[in-house]
Amino acid sequence: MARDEVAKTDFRDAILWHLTYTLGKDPDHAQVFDWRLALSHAVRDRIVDRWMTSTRETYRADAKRVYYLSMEFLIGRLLEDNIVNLQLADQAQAAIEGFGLNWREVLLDEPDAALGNGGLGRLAACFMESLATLGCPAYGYGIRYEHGLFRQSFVEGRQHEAPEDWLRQPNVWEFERPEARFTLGFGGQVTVRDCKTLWQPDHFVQAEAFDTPVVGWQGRWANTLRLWAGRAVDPFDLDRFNAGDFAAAAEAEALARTISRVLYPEDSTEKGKRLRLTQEYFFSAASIRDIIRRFEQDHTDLRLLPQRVAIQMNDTHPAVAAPELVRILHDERGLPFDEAVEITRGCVNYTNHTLLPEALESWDEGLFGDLLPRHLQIIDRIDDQDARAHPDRRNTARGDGKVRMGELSFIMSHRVNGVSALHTGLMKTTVFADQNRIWPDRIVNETNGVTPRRWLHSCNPRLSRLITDTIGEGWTADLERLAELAPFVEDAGWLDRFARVKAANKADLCDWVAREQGVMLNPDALFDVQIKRIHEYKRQHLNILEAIALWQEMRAHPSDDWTPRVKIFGGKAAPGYFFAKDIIRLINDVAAVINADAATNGKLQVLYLPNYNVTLAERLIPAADLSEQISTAGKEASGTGNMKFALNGALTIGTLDGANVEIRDLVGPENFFLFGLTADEAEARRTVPDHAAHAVAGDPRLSRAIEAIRGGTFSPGEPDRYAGIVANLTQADYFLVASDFADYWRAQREVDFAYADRKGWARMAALNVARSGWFSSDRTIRGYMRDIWEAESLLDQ
Ligand code: F55
Repeated sequence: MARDEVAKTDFRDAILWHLTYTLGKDPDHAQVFDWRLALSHAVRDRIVDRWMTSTRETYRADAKRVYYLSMEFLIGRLLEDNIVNLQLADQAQAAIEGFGLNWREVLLDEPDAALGNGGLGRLAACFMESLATLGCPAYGYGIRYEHGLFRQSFVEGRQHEAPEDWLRQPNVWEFERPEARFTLGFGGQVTVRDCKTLWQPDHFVQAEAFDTPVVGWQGRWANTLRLWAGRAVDPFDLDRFNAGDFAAAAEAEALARTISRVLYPEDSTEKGKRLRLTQEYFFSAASIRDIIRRFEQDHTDLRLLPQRVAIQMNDTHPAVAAPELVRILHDERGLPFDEAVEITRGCVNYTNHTLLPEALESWDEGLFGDLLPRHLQIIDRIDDQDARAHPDRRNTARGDGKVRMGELSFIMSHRVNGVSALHTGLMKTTVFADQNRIWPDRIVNETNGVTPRRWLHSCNPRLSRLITDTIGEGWTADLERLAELAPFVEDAGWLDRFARVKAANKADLCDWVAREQGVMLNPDALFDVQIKRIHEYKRQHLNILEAIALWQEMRAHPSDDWTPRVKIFGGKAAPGYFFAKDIIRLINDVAAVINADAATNGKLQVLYLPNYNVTLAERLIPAADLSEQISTAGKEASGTGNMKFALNGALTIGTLDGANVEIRDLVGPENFFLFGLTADEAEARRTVPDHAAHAVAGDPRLSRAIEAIRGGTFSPGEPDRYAGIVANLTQADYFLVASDFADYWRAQREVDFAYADRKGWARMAALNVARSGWFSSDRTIRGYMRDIWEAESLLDQ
């Protein structure tokens, strides 16, 4: 038997073994679910050795460890990722098909781990994969939410939220660590005795660790994602039970579990809820204790911490980690206060993901002091010292009865980074201008990236095969090699193969949409896709207004040569964000009217797919022709969907915002549809009186589209349904939808024109692929390792 054959048989046997002995299922009666779990166990077995080797190697080398603290990890499905990275795809597929099963169906049976809201959480997941691929010794720390982001459905066009339930079924990837627990205190008093400050909390919960291995490309290295779950210190009160009070007997456990029960679904508004701050302290404090415990396994001098430990805070959500570390070093370990602060600052770094004022975390000092009285004192002391050292400082962490987490994170950090060139520049001139003047070297830029393993290799197998056929293996871990594709765009035969890949991906999507939604899409149309959280600044309403105007124009000029278009939307709105929910309803209402109109049949379709998540993104991105990245300039910190689309051969229509700027620079302005005000122009426009009314009055297409909404074309019998949106667009329009509409329309017609030349389009699309290699998260992580963490890879390069 060839070696290959042996491996195949082994793998088949491993699946059968797990089906029988781990799951206790008779193969004759096993369902897809059982086979999927058995396959996952067989794959997991092949991770464990490498995982342990990596951990041992980290100890042996005594290397600096990176700790990525994030309230969110939007992982998606792990089975395919693990199979791909372990290079088991061929044998796993052969084994599964040998059992008479459908390979994709088995992979898709896994629920999405949706422990995040959007870009910030997905970035953390891409980073974990790249850290493992690069062999950087790293741990991810977060919360093991029992319920991830809600499931979205539409009821009469309106968003309906249902709880997400991924842990209802066994999670094969995690290892429970009942022995790895920390008891955390909340509330209580701070007392001073013998010159020592002592925090005496008045209630306690435990954080229990669950570890998930994260394997890098080719399985050369594996790191740990450690998620904390809330548990009671005394889970069960037997006295109360015996007294007949059964509910009260288990009350402590129920309360403690509440902490890790559910992910907050707000992605852009700070609500200041007590449970949220409890979650933040819970996972930050557990992580800090774990970090110190690991350090002390082989070091005694805590002053060496910054040489061995780099902590990255993914936004301000883990910011309380810094005063917690100061508290432990000073109150518990007796280091002088200033030294404790210096050590902490040597370890901690902060990534900012937004400049939107409503998203910057700040806590009411009453609430904060109630929950974390000692931390409030520590923050006050650091902030005071800082203010004394820099009397001209204005932006302090404390004042006005608030604890401002951005300011706190900044003053506690070694480095502070933005996530695109534009965003980092704006950080320096706006929100952190004051701090940047005092500490000019602290802010650095690390433009975001995405993992090419998931976002090209796995999600787009046809394109991956073409790339490998063309330039050979190796690009998956060295994405800039995609540049070698560039000469082939001049080869008509190659370009044709490239175009056929996209056509086949679109055909797959059409089949799926027909099955799932009962909608037949025109596969020859341009597939125009906007998938992301619903937010005014992301301007899904600009997109739907353009759809309305286009529909009206098509009806007015039916014999013109229109480029057929399918507009696809996906995205969730925060449950309390009513304007965003109105936008969702409007898109669904517009879709219903346009899709039912025989006059534009086959020329224009609008589709809003429910429950957008990582899996749906993996389906849509390979099939997209056009990527909508149309935020008001200055508002989208980076975007990462924009990178995924370009990498998969979609052209971007976009503003000069976030990483769009860098995408356009790299793919070339001739391969990018630019429109709209720049960030500076947008700021200036807002100061023009009645800018919205002027823009509407000056553009007949825009006025007609708004009139149709106002007149009830899309809400028959209820013309007021969108009065809020109409008033906003015509009167306030902070996000400059009206001001940017005319230029957006122009750019869209350039898109139509360009798409009519299919060869020309394919050439532009292929150049987008060839020039997007820089957007690998491997490049981003190398940047963090070099500029922020001073960490090294433990793999031979
Ligand atoms: C989640 C919770 C809170 Cl309280 C606030 C914000 C969020 C969140 O999800 N933010 C988020 O996703 N920000 C995005 O981060 C991406 C990664 O850096 C950027 O690409 C994107 O521009 C930014 O909006």
